[in-house]
Amino acid sequence: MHVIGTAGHVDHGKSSLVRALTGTNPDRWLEEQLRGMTLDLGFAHLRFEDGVEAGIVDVPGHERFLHNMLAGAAGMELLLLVVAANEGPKPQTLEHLAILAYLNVKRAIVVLSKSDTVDAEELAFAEELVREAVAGTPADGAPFVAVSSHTGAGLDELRRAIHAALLALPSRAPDAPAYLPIDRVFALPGHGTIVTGTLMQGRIATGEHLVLQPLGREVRARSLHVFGRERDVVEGGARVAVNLPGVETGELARGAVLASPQFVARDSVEVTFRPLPLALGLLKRRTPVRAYLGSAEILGTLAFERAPMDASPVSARLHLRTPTVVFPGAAFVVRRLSPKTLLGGGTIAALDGGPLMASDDPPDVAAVVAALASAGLAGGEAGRLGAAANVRAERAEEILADLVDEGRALRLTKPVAFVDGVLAAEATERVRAHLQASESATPWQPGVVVRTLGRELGIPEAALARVLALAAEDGRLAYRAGYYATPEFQPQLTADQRAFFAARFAAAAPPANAPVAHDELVAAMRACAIPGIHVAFETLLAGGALVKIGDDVYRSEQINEIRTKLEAALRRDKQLTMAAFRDLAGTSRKFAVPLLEWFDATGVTIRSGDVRVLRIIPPRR
Ligand SMILES: Nc1nc2c(ncn2[C@@H]2O[C@H](COP(=O)(O)OP(=O)(O)O)[C@@H](O)[C@H]2O)c(=O)[nH]1
Ligand SMILES: [Mg+2]
Repeated sequence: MHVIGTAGHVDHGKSSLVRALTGTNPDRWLEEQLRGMTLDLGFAHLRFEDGVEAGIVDVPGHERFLHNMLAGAAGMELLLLVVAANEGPKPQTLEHLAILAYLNVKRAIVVLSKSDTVDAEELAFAEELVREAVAGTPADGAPFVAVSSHTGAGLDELRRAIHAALLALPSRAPDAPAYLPIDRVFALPGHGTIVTGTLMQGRIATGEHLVLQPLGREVRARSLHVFGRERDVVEGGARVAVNLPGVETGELARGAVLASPQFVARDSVEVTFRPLPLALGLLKRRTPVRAYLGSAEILGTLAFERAPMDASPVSARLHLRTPTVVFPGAAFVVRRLSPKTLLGGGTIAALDGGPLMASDDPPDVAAVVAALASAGLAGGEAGRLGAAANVRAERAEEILADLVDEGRALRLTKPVAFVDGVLAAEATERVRAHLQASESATPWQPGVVVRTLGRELGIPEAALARVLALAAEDGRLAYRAGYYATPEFQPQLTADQRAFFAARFAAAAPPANAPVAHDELVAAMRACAIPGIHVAFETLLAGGALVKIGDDVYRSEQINEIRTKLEAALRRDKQLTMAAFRDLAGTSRKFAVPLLEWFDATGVTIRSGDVRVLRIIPPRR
């Protein structure tokens, strides 16, 4: 389904035309009917015999109500530009065209209205004036149809032109996340709050959970109606009425958005802006604006690197006083605060600033790939990446799963996130190169901790840690005792370093199980002036050759021997007291207590009252 919109000067016959086409008077308010003037948006349903249908949004033509026109203009795809044949183009004819040039109009039909008031010559003259006026606008090259809503002349021809144009319109991204700018809020007795709007993209199903933005309020779409008929599912382009239980009409107003949960409200967005040539002189480096996004009018500031000098598209940042949700590619216009002169418009850039890359991928895959790239090494979770790519969360999950299968993305766990495969591979390669260099410079090192790697390579530690953990899992890097190393690397102590430790631990061998006090060892290392001795000590600890228990350091042989004896004794006697352990280990109580606590901590023994028992390891399933 698609949305047709009217545009044109006040009193040129827009509302009469909509009524003639659909039988519905789009002037909904009593006041409008009494004054004979459209103040707010009107809605009607156009149906053809073959089932083709569309919603019509009828806009006010008076410039005082331009903000209402703007609230309805974002959803229009087929434009009916109405120009009274007896008057020709007027200021709002041109103003509406200037605005619509920035929005989503894909096709246009020019309606020369009130054809009953002019003769053939006047009609031809009016047509000529309009052709000149629409040059370079969305109505340039559009078919012209002369119509009288009073006599019905030309209405059939107009219907045929509309039918053909509707069939030619592209579908509206049904796989994108749902985005429905709300243009009406009212209460229906017995049903509660109803909101209406044009579903700009995506689809909504009955019962679906959505979020009202910028309130951030979760809601359920209890029922969906399209022009009075109940639907289970509606797709992009439809005029929809949604029943939202549990919401008060007072909480909501035109300008709110009913959207898929993956959207995040933001108060600042990157945009591509096209200045209106006439407004160039009004654009400063920071220009206060009224921004029209979806059905909302939001005050804000348009900020440029430097004030634009010509009308070509330029990157800018739109800061908003009230946060709202937007999707990449969404169109907007901005006006001056006062007077409300049109300044220009444009589109929301990719949400995280990443360029969309050219590729053979279908557009939604390419968009997710681009979102992944701009998420950097930290990556992102599927919903966030989908929002940045303007792809529904479920579809984003699918695409990401495929990318993981193809090796183009990596799946991080705890919490789950996806990271660009190329970025991760690059980071891993840089780490490998760094490790190789440092391993050959100081071969006695145990490896490098991730914090040092992050600092040296200028990569945030948290993101790097997650990516390197994956590299360690698939064997591209080794990870031991907190240190990363290349898989081939074996630390090598220098002769001096080895001699130092051999001398220090000469006495600490079975059966004399006395350890070396850690403090003394550190003091000796400080005093010895052997290069790299502290790092070498770390290597011996990380590799398990030395074991620090409490305040003391043991050789691994000592610990292994004590452990063998301990396990044998426990198997035989089922339990062991501290005194028995002390004798068994051939040590004193001073060392026995921390030793046994260490065996508890490393899962060998379990303390049970005053005795230790062997930890029973459950059989593997
Ligand atoms: N003679 C004639 N008058 C028309 C025609 N269409 C609209 N009008 C009159 O023009 C005035 C404005 O029409 P309306 O539809 O409200 O214009 P809008 O402001 O563009 O919506 C009303 O008095 C209508 O009766 C037409 O086809 N022929
Ligand atoms: Mg009207």
